[in-house]
Amino acid sequence: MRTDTGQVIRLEDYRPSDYLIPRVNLAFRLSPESTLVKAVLTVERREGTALTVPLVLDGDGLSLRRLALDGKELDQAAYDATPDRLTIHVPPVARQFELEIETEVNAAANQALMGLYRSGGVYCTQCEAEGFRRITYFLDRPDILSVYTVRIEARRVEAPLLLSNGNPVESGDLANGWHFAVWHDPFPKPSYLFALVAGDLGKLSDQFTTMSGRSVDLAIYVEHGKEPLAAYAMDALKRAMAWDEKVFGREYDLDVFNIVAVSDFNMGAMENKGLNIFNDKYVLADRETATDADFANIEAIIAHEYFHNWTGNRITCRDWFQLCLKEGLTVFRDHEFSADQRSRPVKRIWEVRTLKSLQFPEDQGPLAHPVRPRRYREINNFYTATVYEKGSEVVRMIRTILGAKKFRAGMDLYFERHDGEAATIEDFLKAFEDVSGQDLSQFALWYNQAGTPHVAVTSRYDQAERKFILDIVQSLPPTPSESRKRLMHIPLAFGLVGPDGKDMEATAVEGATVEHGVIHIRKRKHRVTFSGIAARPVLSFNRGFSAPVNLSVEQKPDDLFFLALHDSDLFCRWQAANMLFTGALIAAYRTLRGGARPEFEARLAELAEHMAGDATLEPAFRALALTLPSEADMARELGSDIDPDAILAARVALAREIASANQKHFRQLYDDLADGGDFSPDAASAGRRALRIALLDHLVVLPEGAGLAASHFHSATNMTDRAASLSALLRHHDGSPEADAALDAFEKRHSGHALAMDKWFQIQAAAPGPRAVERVKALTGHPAFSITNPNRVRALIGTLANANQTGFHSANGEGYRFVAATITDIDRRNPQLAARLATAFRSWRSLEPGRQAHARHALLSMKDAGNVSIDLSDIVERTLA
Ligand code: 0A1
Ligand code: ZN
Repeated sequence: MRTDTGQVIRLEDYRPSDYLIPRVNLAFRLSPESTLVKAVLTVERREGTALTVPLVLDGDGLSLRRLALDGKELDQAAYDATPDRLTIHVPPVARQFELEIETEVNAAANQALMGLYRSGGVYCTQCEAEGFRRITYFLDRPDILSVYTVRIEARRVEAPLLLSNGNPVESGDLANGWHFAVWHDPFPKPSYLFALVAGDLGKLSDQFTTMSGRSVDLAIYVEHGKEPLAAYAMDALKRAMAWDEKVFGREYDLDVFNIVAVSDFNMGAMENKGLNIFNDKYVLADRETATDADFANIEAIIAHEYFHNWTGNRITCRDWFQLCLKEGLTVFRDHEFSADQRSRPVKRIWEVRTLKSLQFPEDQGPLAHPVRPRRYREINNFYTATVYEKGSEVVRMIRTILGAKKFRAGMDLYFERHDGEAATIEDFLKAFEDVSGQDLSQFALWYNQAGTPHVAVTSRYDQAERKFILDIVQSLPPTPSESRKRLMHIPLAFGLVGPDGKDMEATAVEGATVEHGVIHIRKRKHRVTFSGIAARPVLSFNRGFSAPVNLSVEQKPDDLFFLALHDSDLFCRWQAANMLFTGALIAAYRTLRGGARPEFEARLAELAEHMAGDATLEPAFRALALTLPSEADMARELGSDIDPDAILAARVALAREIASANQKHFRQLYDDLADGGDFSPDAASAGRRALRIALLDHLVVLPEGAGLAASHFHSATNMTDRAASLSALLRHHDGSPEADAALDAFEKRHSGHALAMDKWFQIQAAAPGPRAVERVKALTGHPAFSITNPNRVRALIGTLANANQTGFHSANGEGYRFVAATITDIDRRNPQLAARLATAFRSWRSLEPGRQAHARHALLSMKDAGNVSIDLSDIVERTLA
């Protein structure tokens, strides 16, 4: 039941609370339908708060059983308790007092997966952002920091394992088969970091010695029998702990670090102090059930949650507008960790692909908001790609502007100054200003202004004067509720590539600040002149994707081919190849829409051949360079009047062109890359698999492709190869005997494993074409599907809506109708999940008119469904606005 009213909360209205809660004692007596929660809060009046100011605590759907003040039951007239608020009209005169609150919670009925709920018989909690108020009345805001002591009681048979935050203090038996455990967390924390887990789980143990020589007991708890599947996560955890010491000087601070995997979870994972709770998808992996991408995600998310211990937990957010303070920074830290564990350029290309496919459309559509928003109705809807991914890019730019050394000094100062506090973005930026002496006030616009800046560049070489001249113009497209934008500070890394493929000296410059290969754009227009340039260079721009901007560089295809082959910056090599493919695809799309057959210049297939076979490059990079822009990438490039069917046709046509020109060479390479059946999830092995799969993705479009993909499938010794070949079969040979046989074989092999079956759902939901919607509808009736489990829903419904352009956007509107009706159904149980799915409609205005009308209709049907949650109505209304 929703109890808040969905009013708009504004950053400018922030003010500190009237009361503080320095200590919290919680006692849980666990029972599925009626858990008793006794909270003893030490409440303190803040200096300056008048004696007459009432104490108002947040609740959400709570039922109060008992209330006492300083040990005495409170008179009915002294307070007012509703499901969503507890008001003590006149708190005691004493500065500190003790409030005892007893509530009763039905964990078994909780399908929203916020607060205390049950997943597969395990009690668990999710309190970020505002779930703690579903457990007890509290000042449920991140600037209220308390020291928690938690006692858990449960029937031993039902829950032999009792966990909470901090260190274990005491445990023992009680009467009638019950037992208890007490946990104490010495670090003051906000309520959103509270966690409890109780159940019967298997355990994988390990140990870590910190840089100061303290021993930490590590444990990952999973379903019994699945302990071996947590081994990779454990290894990643130890690597993350060592890395944070080495790179950021940050040491772990408790005696234990526990991770629990649950199968019902709304997001990826949660950084509760000392007790991270994970979606089991991001813990469990072995070669049989997980892909290389799963392994990489596990490594990244294990690290992300661990890194929050310092960026999020020890220093938390003053209010939810500052969410990027912990999220953007922690994503940046996990990106750097993965880059160090794997291949830095390959990781960077993946990051940029993710940013462009998730964040750019957000920034360019109706849901655009600044990295630090200024208003929200439902904070759950702001765990977005903008806050996370763009938030990370902003931190990366700070490092680019300051340099690695000053950046680290700024981080050190931030940790030193704000440890134990709830901080703001201003505090964060101030630390970097203070160590560098730089003024970051213009840079701060990256936090406050929505939209992707556009940077246009033209260049000219003056041979007589030996000058190379760049004209750079920045512009900022308007976004909802921000029509006028201010000019940004954009750090653009660049190189001038000489005819020999080597970077030229580019030191003599006028027109902009240029430091360490970075041009700093601060005005609308800059004319940047390089002198002493002996030959016409090719401009390599926004190297390493130093700024998250839309770039248009006026550049000849010859120059792009040159960069793709010679740029010393691997990101720019990939970018150049990608721009060439994108350009060709867009031309083909236009030709197809005009009713003609597209033609491609032969150089494209030659480029693909070169990229595939260049042994000086690592296989993972070659795989990325060979991968054509996705249909969604093309839709984004096109921007308006989009016809997804023509996009698909253009893409298939180019793949066919490349494959037929390179058939022999690709096939040879493909065969050479076959492994001997041994498996390791490391990045180099994964890279070889990725390259072989990228080759298969081209070869599969040829007539004999079905046979090749089928043999790839049947000889696969791991999930990466099995899933990729099944997906290739369904994309290009759907309905063929090969595809049907592989689908059946996959189902038989994995029917007992929910996460593996998610891939089976996902691959079918992504299969293009008019049958997609019918197929997904039918699959909702499959015994392995469950509408209450977020992973199942995302695998089937989420994939159709976000990764099947021709299915979701089918011209008759059936995709929109089906997805909208399903979202409305899910909304009754799990508003957060429903709202997130609904963001799939965010780019509806860029479709061609027929599809737009259908999409609008579907959006209206969700809006008018009756009893719509605030989460969902917030998304739908902003999308329609
Ligand atoms: N702080 C977590 C993300 C998260 C946010 C909300 C949740 O509630 C459903 C769960 C997790 C992170 O960044 O990993
Ligand atoms: Zn996070």
